[in-house]
Order: sequence, then C-alpha cells, then structure tokens
Amino acid sequence: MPLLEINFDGIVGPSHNYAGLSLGNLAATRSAGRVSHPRAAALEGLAKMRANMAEGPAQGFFVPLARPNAGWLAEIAADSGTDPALLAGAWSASSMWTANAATVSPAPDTADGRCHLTVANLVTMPHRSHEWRGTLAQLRLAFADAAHFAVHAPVPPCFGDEGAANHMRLASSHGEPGVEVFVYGKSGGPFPARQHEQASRIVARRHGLSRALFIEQSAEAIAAGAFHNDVVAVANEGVLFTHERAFADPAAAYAAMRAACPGLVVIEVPETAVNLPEAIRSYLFNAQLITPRSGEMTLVVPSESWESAPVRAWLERMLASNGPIRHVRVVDVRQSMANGGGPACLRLRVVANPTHVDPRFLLHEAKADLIEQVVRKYWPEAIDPAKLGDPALAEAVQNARARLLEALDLTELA
Ligand code: SUG
Repeated sequence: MPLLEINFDGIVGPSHNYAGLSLGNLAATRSAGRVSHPRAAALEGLAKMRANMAEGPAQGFFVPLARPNAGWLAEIAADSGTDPALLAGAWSASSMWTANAATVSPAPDTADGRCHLTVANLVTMPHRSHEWRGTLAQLRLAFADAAHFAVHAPVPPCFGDEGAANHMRLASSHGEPGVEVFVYGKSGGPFPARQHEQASRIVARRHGLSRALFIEQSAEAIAAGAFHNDVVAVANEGVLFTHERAFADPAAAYAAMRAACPGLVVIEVPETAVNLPEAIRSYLFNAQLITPRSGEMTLVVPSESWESAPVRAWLERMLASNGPIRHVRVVDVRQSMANGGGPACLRLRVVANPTHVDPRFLLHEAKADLIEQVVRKYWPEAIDPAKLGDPALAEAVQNARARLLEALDLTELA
C-alpha cells in the first residue's frame, strides 16, 4: 500500500468547556464563561471526520485524555484557595486539537526512512502543559511499529513547542520527499509567541531532516490573534494558501519555499480582500486543504468563513479562477470554533501506510457509529464553567471516557 495522508482527529472530550484559558486566542477569550455543549461538539467533530472519509483521505482519531487531571491537581498542590483558572486547567478538553499533539515528519523526509513524531510540550499555556504525557502514551500505542515509526518525548520545556500547528510540508505529492517548513514566533508582543525557533530546530534535527526551512511568523499576526501559524496559513502538497501578513518577511519566505519546492503554487489572500482581523475571526486559513480521491484539491472551511461576506467573495473568485484549489466544502464545528479551534486544529496529519498503524486508532463507518452511540449516551449535554470542580460532573466525565475506551478496546489508556 502506498503512503497516504491520514488525518487523526481528536474526539472532543466530555469535559469540553469555555474557561477562557488561552491568552492571545481571541475566540476562546470571547467565549469565557459561556455554557458549552460537549455532546454537540463531539458530534460535530464526528460529522467532519465522516465527511472527509467519504471523499477519500484515510481517517484516524485520538481519544480524549483523562479529565479532570488528578496528576496536575496534585502537582500544583491544589486547594480551595487556588486560582480558579489553574483548577479549570485540569478539566480542559484541549487535547481535541490534535494539530498541537505532535510534529510529524513522514518517512520520505527522514534520514532513517521512518516516520518521526515528537510530542509537543505545549508549555506556554498552563492548561495545555500537562497534555503531553497522555498524548505520548497514545502516540506510542498508535505508532508502536518501530520499523516504521519513531516517537519522541517532548523537547526541553525551556523551548515552547506547539506541534504541527506551526509546521507545513511541501511536496509534489504526499508520498514523495518533501521540504518541511517550521514557523516560529518571537516574543515581545502583547500575546505570547507559543512556538520557539529552537524547539523547531531541535525537532528537525531529531527527525533527521535534510530539507527544513525555519521561517518567522509576523509579529502583527500574533498580535492580531494568530496564536498558531495554522490560523493564517495552510499547505497541501505543492500549494501554499496564506494570508499576505502571515510571515515576517513574506517575499523571502515564498522565495525560500519556491527554491526548496520547485513548482510550488502560492495562493496569497491580500489584506485588501480579507483583512487580517477578518481572516482570524473567520478562520479561513484554519481550513483543511485535502487531496480527495478525485485528485481535485478541496478546502474544508468552517461555516464562520462561508458566512463572512469578504471571505465568501474571495473564495468564489478563487474557484472561478481555475487555480489548484477546485472545491470548497463547509463544515460546522461551532463548538470547537468558539474555543479558537477550527477544522485544521482538530486534526493531525500523518503520511504513512495505514496498515502500519494500530488499527484501533483508524476510523471506518461502523466504528464512527459506535463512537456516536457512546457520545449520545454518555457525553454531558451542557457544561457551565462555574460548575467545574463539581464531583458529580467529574464522575460523569470520567465514566463517559471509560465507556469510550471500552467500546474502542483501548482500556490500557485508562
Ligand atoms: O491552544 N484553545 C486552544 C485552541 C487550539 C487551536 N489549535 C490550532 N490552532 N492548531 C489553544 O488556544 C481554549 C481553552 C479554554 O479557554 O478553555 C484553548 O485551549
């Protein structure tokens, strides 16, 4: 079987809530205190997986992490006087955004011919800094085949690493050798720069990449709310789809990418068509850019993009221009979007032979039905963030995850 792109989506966890924990993520900050709907959120995510799977790309998933995280509460010596935001961090379902789970370098790019994955340390945000152990356990299980995969521990915590959300791969097709583009931020602005240059360089060296580029994200993009590069740019095979103000020096960035990937097509959305705040608000670039079975590249955008007049006008012009992106498909992931996570945040791309992956992490229609049944039966309908900490809610969330692990035969992750 050839190498395929497999999208591993995070199943939205039963504790999904809006606690407003991510400084610099404007959507999440705006939603702080709102009542969330975990069941609806997980069903939206599943519908997205099913729609992508129907078009051809292979589909996998990761399960939610154990929440509330008792280990984290013990580490911070939580008591009744502890800052509520730190307590809420124990409940976050943020591992659903698997674009932040790891950085992935497929086999054709690496020195030893294996697919390398480094779990992201996510140290910048306290509520995400304790994800990596649970994520690493899952990666070690899903990619246990050491002849084909190497799974690495996080880079040292002095360098913030947010995984694939700041990493793009350019290649003539997924199975061919590619150039990997790492985008980092520089601190000093109003919001944290979550990806450090040295973290990216460590990952590239560990993975044995001969062709890697390190490109600075524009400070104004971070200041406008692009807390990850995947909020302002996305790539697929030989196409880069980006906002004009995504990179610190766009001309130099495109020149370096073109030199490394001859034939690269850069589709740049100018500020005059969609300004940076609107690009970030609508999450146009947090689209999934996929190559379906038909071979006609498709941009999977959130409904919020399609509902934006300037974005829609631009997309319609793009489709009429006969460029490499042939289709736009709209998905509703509003529950995730309200926490600043669009379609692309919800998936980790792994180019690999699916037969080398533990099949328990691969999706097919019958398994999607099974997951849906568990979600409908056990996921809370609504969570008021003021109720985080409630023992009955904790029990409901733990029970829901336990039932899912049983249904998927993944109880070793309990
Ligand atoms: O890290 N939101 C996530 C969204 C991650 C989006 N991922 C990518 N762009 N790839 C974050 O900021 C909000 C949680 C809260 O506030 O309760 C949150 O963690």
